[in-house]
Amino acid sequence: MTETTLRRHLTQSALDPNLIFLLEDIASACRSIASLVRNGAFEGNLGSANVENIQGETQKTLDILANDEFERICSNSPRLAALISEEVEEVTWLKEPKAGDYLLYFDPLDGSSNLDVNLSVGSIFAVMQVQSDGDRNVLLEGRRQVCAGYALYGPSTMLVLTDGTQVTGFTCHNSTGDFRLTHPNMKVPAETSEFAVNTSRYRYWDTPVRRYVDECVAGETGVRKRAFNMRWTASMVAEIHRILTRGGVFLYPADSNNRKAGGKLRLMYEANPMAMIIEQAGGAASTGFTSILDIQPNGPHQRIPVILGSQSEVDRLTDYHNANHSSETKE
Ligand code: AHM
Ligand code: MG
Repeated sequence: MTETTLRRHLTQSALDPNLIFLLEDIASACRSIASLVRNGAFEGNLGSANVENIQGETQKTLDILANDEFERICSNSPRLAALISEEVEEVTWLKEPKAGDYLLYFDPLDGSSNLDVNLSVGSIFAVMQVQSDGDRNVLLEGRRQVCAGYALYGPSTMLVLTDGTQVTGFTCHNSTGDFRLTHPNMKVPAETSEFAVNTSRYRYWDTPVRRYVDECVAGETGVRKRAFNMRWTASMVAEIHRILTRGGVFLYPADSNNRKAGGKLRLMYEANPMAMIIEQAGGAASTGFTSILDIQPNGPHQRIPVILGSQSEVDRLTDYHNANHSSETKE
């Protein structure tokens, strides 16, 4: 039986050939980053590069190298007009933008605090299109994403993609390096008893998030009447991949400690691509009040609160946010 490779899958789709070239370049960049990650200890690349990025975070050497790989490989795509990276303050324009050209938003190495402890990390990306000739506006809402995906550098390297019709997972064969279709039509299970949140931030949380987590922790004797499990890897890609596989809900809410910044996670290259993937897989994505994909961005590095996962849990969390908001406005 012929195994379906990424190329075969893409060329059998109705996608624009220039988008296929770009997606193949992204896959090549991810393959190269997987190798950099695996060999990081030999090359002395696991530690800090002692420079701060635009977010005020200390960059790891591999953050910079991963960004360079995306830039080096994807810049060859003929219709790619601009790169918007977590690691680069300004938008990198590659050509005079023409209507329909592509814009690539990416976090080259997400969860890089996991590198030193040899846990899973990933890359996240989204593709949008230039609206009209000469238009340099990259602040487009997530509904305009034509494609989104992530690479997971775990026990195996995987590429998970959505083109707005379905979510498809490919695994990189360790000997040949080709991505092969292994997870067709991925779906988030509708019901779940698992949640993912950094509970060390409990003291900063707002009432709706505390209420939700308290009810999960209460187990069989609480209002949820069943036991919940909790997982937190501090690597969003690993977290979302688990939720796509066996269900769950992921929260990185705004809290009293990060509210001034808008939250923790970045809208354009973390929340938006993951929201598109999760929605395409039958789940939901919200800030607690608004659908993530409907947010009009105010800057390329904007941060927002993120709730992603099984529809029923996201609905419950948005209900709790709305109930709290209306009781606060009544007071
Ligand atoms: P990064 O882009 O600097 O790696 O930050 C994003 C990561 C996410 O992968 C993860 O969900 C979160 O930060 C973990 O945050 P915390 O350290 O508060 O648990
Ligand atoms: Mg990140």
